[in-house]
Amino acid sequence: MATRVIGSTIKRREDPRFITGAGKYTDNFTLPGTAYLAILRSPHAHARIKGIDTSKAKAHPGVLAVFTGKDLKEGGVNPLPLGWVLPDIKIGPHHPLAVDVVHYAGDGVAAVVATDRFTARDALDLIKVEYEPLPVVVDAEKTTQAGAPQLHPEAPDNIAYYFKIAGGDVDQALKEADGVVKQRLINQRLIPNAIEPRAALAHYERGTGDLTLWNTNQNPHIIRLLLALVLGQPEHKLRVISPDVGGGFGSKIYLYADEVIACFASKQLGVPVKWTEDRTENYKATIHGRDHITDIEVGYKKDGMIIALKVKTWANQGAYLSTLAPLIPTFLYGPMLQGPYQLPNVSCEVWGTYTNTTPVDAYRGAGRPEATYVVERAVDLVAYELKMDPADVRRKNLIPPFKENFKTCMAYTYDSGDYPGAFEKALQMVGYADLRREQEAKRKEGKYIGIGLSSYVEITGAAPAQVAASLGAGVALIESALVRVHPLGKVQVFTGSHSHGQGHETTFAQIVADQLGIPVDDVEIVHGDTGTVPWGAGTYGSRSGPVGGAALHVATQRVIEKGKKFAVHMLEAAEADIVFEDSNFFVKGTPAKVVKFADVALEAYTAKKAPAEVESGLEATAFFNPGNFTFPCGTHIAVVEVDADTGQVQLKRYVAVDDVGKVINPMIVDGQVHGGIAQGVAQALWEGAVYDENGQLLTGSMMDYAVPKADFLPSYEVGRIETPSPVNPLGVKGAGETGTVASTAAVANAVMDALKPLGVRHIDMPLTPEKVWRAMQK
Ligand code: MCN
Repeated sequence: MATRVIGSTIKRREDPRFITGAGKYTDNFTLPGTAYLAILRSPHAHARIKGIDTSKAKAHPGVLAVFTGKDLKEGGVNPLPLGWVLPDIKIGPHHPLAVDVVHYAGDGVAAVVATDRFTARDALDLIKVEYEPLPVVVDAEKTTQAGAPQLHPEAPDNIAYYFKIAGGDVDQALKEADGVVKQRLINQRLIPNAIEPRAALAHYERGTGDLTLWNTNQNPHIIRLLLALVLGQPEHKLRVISPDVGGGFGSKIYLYADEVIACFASKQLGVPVKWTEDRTENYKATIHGRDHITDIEVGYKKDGMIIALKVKTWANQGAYLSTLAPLIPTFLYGPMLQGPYQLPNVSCEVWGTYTNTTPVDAYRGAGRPEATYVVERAVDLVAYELKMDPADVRRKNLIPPFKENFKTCMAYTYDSGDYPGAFEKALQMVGYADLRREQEAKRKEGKYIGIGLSSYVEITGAAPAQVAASLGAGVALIESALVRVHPLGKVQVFTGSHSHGQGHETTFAQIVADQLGIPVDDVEIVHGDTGTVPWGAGTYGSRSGPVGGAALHVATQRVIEKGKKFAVHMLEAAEADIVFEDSNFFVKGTPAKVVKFADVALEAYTAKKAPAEVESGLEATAFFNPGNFTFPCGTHIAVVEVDADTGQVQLKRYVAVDDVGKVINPMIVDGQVHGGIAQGVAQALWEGAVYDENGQLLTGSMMDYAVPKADFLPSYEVGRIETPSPVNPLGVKGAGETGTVASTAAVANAVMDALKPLGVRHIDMPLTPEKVWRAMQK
């Protein structure tokens, strides 16, 4: 009997460690003689630094050193590099500590290293900085207009880049349309809020010149590469360890100034240096997400067929371009605006702009929730104009099922999907026809029930080298896996992916155990250390399953092939006749002639039977470079009730049907979907970062920024369909972001659906009671 563990719900093996407090996070590591770093941050959103007096801080007992931007620059520290460079991009240099001008409230100005955390903090108050305040701009569109303050001389009109992508002929299609609907849509700025704030511990060994950095991040190899560029420290003398990480949601992909300063300080002082962010710093100095202003024009025919979508977006990039920032509103957004629809004419223009705000980069979903919100609001606006049921408009426009390759009108080729299948299943799960009847009945009682649909397709599994190259931008993101079988048959797997909540220690072990037919507990997953793992682009863009998992699959196959070479001599048979199944090597047609996987492992290290020409050892490495991205898809439905007196929105039901290809662990995928939905619903209803006109973040704490609480949310009804992806041997598509991508639009559409009888066509998110109530009064 074969032991198939792919597709089984296995409890997360990492959880006992986390829930018993035995996890080890960066701040849990302390080395003998560790010193502590604190960073002085600008209170001004835009100001010239006229002078910095560090003398009092330097003289403070316990202070080991004080550094300014000038010290770092003179010490050979380069500005933070950009990981995704578009043609003609204008890069405003991001020095780890500001040199002449601060560009947002939170920009680092000086750094103190002291014998303990508290002294370091206290000494910040002794640094005197003379600022000359400069005019401030926080709005993504206004920053490009005449008279706006200029942030970086390198970027005229504060435009970092302009991006255009189009398919078909959108202007012609708009002329041929029976109707055109226009709308401005705001994808407001969000703050990621991982439970564990960022932290770094840098240790420079003077004797060897080795620098080790423990750091909360999602991709230690990428951090090592970027750090090598910033510090001029050779890669092989740099080790980055990313231990347990308490959530990232994209915010821990990047190289931040803080860890660079910790490394510099450790090199200068010859002692380990630790920095740990507090929650206020987390709000100010860890990246934010979204922040798009978008104008759309949608052309449609009388029968509900949508024929054109023209999009213009101003994407706020904040004060500097963070590591992947230009990727998000371009290749993860523009080409995804066709959505799951046949829509043949789409154009998208994006202006990536600088403002005096915290830098913006990928936050869960990154680009795709923004695109889905635009497309799904567009579909509902067409339904509104035509007085059609939004379900009928979707039915008319969805791409029919396909098994391989649907070429979109823009850059991408969807890998596989059954969009109508997921759509009908979601309608059936929610009981759509009955719900519409209930809605009608409730309206008569003065109650506002809304049903919101969101059909989506998203892009995961970044980034196939050839596709990335054909897009004329970016870098390939290849993943590695090393599968090492020890002499007694236990297996260690070294993966370039990094788990910070996704459960890889379970699902990755399932992939290997399934192929080898051994217990999951015989497989250990090692990740997050450039000193042990060959290479890894890390975890984001829901790439670990489709790319990292696929690398594991290939490496495990290689181990089996190598095992056959030993089985040949143990079974005295030809290699072509050896079959491997369920942890046994046997001779084809003679199942009784068999050796166990563990016996072959021992033979691989002892060579009792194998001749010298069979190389000993049983391990294999694979680098996986997929042929395409994977494109998960589905339909989500939200049911809300809007209180007629207060405008309060209550989420009553939530149905999600997703297609993430083959599923490795259904419980883990459900968990990923649940978490994603919570974040997407929160964008629709509660969350939003707000700056005042002086560039001060008004929502800079958990008291002011509305992260959802468990009792805000109903129990979700989750369903699935499965169209295996043809682009990796596991047939998987990413699952980590589907919930976030789909849910924001589902909830927004539900609220607008509820208010349709009042003639409310659109309200911008977050749909707070006050905004909803005001719209209802109009
Ligand atoms: N999986 C599966 N079957 C599939 C697809 C995935 O069983 N068909 C499993 C995977 O093996 C993995 C998990 O589901 O255990 C998520 O896989 P995948 O979709 O490949 O996503 P990644 O592992 O690359 O995780 C990244 C994704 C992103 S981009 C963000 S943001 C995010 C997310 O995952 N941040 C998270 N989920 C998070 N969950 C937690 N708890 N914390 C975060 O910071």
